[in-house]
Amino acid sequence: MSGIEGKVVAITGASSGIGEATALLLAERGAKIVLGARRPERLEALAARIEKAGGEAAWARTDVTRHEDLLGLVELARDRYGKLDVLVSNAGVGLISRLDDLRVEDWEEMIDVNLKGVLYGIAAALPVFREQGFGHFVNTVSTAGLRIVPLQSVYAGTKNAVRTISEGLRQEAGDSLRVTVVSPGAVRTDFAERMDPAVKGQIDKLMEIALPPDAVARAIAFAIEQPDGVDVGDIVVRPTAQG
Ligand code: NJP
Repeated sequence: MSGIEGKVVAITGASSGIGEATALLLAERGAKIVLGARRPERLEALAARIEKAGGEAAWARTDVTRHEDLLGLVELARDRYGKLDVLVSNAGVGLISRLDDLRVEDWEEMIDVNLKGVLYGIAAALPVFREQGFGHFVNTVSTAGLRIVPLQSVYAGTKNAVRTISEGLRQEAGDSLRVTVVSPGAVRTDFAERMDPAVKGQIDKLMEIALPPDAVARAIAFAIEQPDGVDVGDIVVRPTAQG
C-alpha cells in the first residue's frame, strides 16, 4: 500500500505541538489516527476536532515511560481499526541545563521519555509489525543531535541514542518494515515551557525564527506516503535561518 489514505497511525506526544499537527494533517489526508499522551482532555478534544472534520480518531491516555501504556496504545489501534501501519514516537521533553547544574532528575526524565519511551514503542509495535508483515516506525529526534551545543548534551544524547537505535532497527527490520527518523530544528510549540528560566533565553532566541509545527508534520507525511519499497531514512527540517 502506498499513500496515507486508510493507514492506521498511532502518535505519541499527540496532545500538542508536532504530534498534534501531525495528527491533524494525516487525518485530513485520510489516515485513522490513534492519539497518545498524558493529558486526556487534550486528546479527547483533538479526537473530536478530527471527527468533526470528517476524520477518524481514537485516543488513550499514554505515558511513554510505562511499557504497558505503549502496549495499550498499539492494542487500541488493532482493536479499533484492525491493524497498525505506523507508530510515530514523538513524545519528548527538553529539560536543558549545564551539566555543572547536576539536574540528575531532569537527565533521568529525558532518558525515560525520549529514549526509553521510544524503546517501549518498538517493544509494543515490532511484534505486531512482524505478524502483519508490514509497519513503519517514525521517531522524532532533533537537530540538537546534529550540531552539539552547550546545555543540550543530555537532551542531544537521548536523541542520538534514538538515532542509533533506529538505524540498527532499520538494518534488522528486513525488507518489509520501514524506519524513519525526523530531526526538527526550532519549532514553535510548548516545548520550551518547562525549561529553566536561566537557560530559556537561548531557546527564546531560536523561537523567534521557529517553524510552525505543521512544517514537521509535512515531513512525516512525506515519509509515510511513499510506496512500501521506499524507506525515507532521515529527514532534517529546520528554519532556513537556523545556524
Ligand atoms: O513539544 P510539545 P514538541 N508520556 O511540548 C508529550 C522534538 N523536538 O511538539 O503527555 C507521553 O508541544 C506531551 O504530552 P503530555 C521533541 O524533543 C522539538 O515540540 O500530554 N507523552 C506533548 O504532547 C519531541 O520529541 C523541537 O504532556 C509525553 C509532547 O510530548 C517532539 O519534537 C526541536 C510524555 C511534547 O509536545 C515533539 O515536541 C527539536 C510522557 N511521559 C525536537 N512527556 C522544538 N519544538 O523546537 C511528554 O529539535 N509528552
